Amino acid sequence: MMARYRFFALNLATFLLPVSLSHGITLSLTPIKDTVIYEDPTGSLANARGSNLFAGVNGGGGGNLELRTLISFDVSGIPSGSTITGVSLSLQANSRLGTSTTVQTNFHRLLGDWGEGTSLPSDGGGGSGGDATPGDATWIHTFSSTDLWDTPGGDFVASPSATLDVTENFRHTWTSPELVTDVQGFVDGDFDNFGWILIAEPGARTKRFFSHDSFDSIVFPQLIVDYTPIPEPGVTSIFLTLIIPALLQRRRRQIALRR
Ligand SMILES: [Ca+2]
Repeated sequence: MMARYRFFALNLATFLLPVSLSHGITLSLTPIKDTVIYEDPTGSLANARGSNLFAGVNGGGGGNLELRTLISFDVSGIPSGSTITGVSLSLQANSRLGTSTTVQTNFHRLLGDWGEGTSLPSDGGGGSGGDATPGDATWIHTFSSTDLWDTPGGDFVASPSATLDVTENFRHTWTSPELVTDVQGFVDGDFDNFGWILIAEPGARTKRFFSHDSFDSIVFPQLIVDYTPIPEPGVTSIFLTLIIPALLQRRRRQIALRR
């Protein structure tokens, strides 16, 4: 009798195994859009398709304007119901200016949608920006020249999602529990996914990073998400609706034959 129960238990464990094991998955993404906004109260400056992103003040040559980066990633490939276990957002710094200076930077979750038009910078590096084109985000526009931010400089959550000191020219990685909360909210539908805005500490000179419009994907911004998907509902359903009744029926037949 005990042997039969062990056989039944072995069958049970064999079928349960694929249901109970969930494998962690790592997803690596490049931006679906990124751009720079310039502290120009008329909203005439943008830099949608330049090679560089910025955070900080651009100096006398550019009018001492503050520059901020907007960036967004498509996380719709993460199945609904997944648990986000880790998020890291990285940018490859490349500016020769200020490389000996440490600048604190903060990513904040954006609260409004925005556009990446076709604007190009008028200068080589992009620190001065160029003429905004239709659909560009600017300091005052979400989409130039018709839609506006509620607050010039972008609408975002006041508390930063991640903070990091940017120093030399290497890939910098922002990671935090708040970024995990952001992406979990995107996946669950609790937050609209408008991405993040990168802002430097007040008055700091610009730090510069490669955009997803730069020359080589190896230097593109990157979002790495670790998540655990829920088990396939089909497997659970099959087990509950077909396997268990079949095992119980077989057991009843065995008992009836012995009587
Ligand atoms: Ca861009």
